[in-house]
Amino acid sequence: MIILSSNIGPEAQAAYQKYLDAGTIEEQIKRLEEFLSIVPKHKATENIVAQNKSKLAKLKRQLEEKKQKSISKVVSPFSIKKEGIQIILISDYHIPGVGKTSLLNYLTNAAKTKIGSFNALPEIGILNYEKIRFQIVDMPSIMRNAYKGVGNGKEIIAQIRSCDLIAICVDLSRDINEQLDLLFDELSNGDIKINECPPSIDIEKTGSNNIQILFLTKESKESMELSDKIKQIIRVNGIHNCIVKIYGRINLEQIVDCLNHSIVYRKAIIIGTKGDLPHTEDNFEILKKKYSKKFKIIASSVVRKNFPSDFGELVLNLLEKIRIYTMNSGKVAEKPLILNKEAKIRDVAYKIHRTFLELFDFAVVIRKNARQKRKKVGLDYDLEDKDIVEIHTI
Ligand SMILES: Nc1nc2c(ncn2[C@@H]2O[C@H](COP(=O)(O)OP(=O)(O)OP(=O)(O)O)[C@@H](O)[C@H]2O)c(=O)[nH]1
Ligand SMILES: [Mg+2]
Repeated sequence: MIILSSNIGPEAQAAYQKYLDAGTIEEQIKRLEEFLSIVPKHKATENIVAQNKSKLAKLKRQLEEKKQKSISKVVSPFSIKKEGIQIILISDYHIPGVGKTSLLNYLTNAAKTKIGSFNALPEIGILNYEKIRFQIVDMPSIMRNAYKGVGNGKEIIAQIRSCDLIAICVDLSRDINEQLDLLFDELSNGDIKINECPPSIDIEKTGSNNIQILFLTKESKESMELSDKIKQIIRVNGIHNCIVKIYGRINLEQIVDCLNHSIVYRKAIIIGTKGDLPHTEDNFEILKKKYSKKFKIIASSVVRKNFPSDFGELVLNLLEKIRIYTMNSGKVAEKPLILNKEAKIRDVAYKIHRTFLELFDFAVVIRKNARQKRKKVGLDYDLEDKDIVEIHTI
């Protein structure tokens, strides 16, 4: 037995021994708490008490860390690792059965749950289009107040927030508005803005100088009369010193959005399902009339095998992506690199390997429809869809 101190008495000494013999962190905490509750507290034991209190606090921290680790080890079934371009199919849950699983199966052949039976967990399939992988995710239907957690809504919304494209599925044989109202509400409450551009505003916090607003373009000057209201909103958010740079015509709601760091901006399309059923043309027309300005709208029917054959092309266009085919010793890669529309040669070099950027000498671009089909270019050359690129290093 380790004698802690002759001042603490045999009872506390025994309790301390029990702590020393304890195996798990939980048991050590329990034993140490018992020891601290019975150890006599006076000048001679002051140091022992303080040290053991500190030990107890450390053990509690360790236990908390252990708990956190085990929580993060449990991977949510709603969290889906992105593979290629991720497209999430969503629909409302007034009446389940909009046709997402049917669509997933039609596009990828991957549905595991029975079509017609509600799937409570996401299902995934891969659609290959010209060697590009589109990951199609069939999400469980979204319920009213999903953003508050109803029907695993928080997990579902968390995943939607990080996808590349939201495919809003609506059953053309049902009331369109009822379905879309619910989905738009839940996405909006989940701080997801669809088919909107982030406001052209930058707010940079500073150490002093109050709130300065700079209207940096001609259009932005039209919003100058909002200056005082903008400042008020910013102050309400606890920011008292900052520079606000405004690049376009803006409204106050955009200032509010700009201060809400939880907002994400995502692209979305609408897919009308069951287009083979009677009277669905009427609903499709309503859908187009109301939403075609904001959304690309597709009518589909798995029964009639009716779905755009150029869906992949449509998605790349919508996401403003281009395909770049790399060439090595005259051999063109089958699988393209997928880059943003504004990509330059330096982005290709970087994507292949960082060292390509460091050792870059020049690149050859082959553009089939151009007057000069083969061109020697530098790092800042702007690329176009389907360019073939060969990078030469020093
Ligand atoms: N007529 C017709 N029926 C369809 C079509 N697509 C799906 N269905 C039917 O609609 C019902 C529901 O289809 P599912 O694919 O299971 O719908 P879901 O969206 O996955 O439904 P939940 O998982 O419950 O949210 C099934 O009976 C399908 O056969 C279609 O294009 N035309
Ligand atoms: Mg389903």
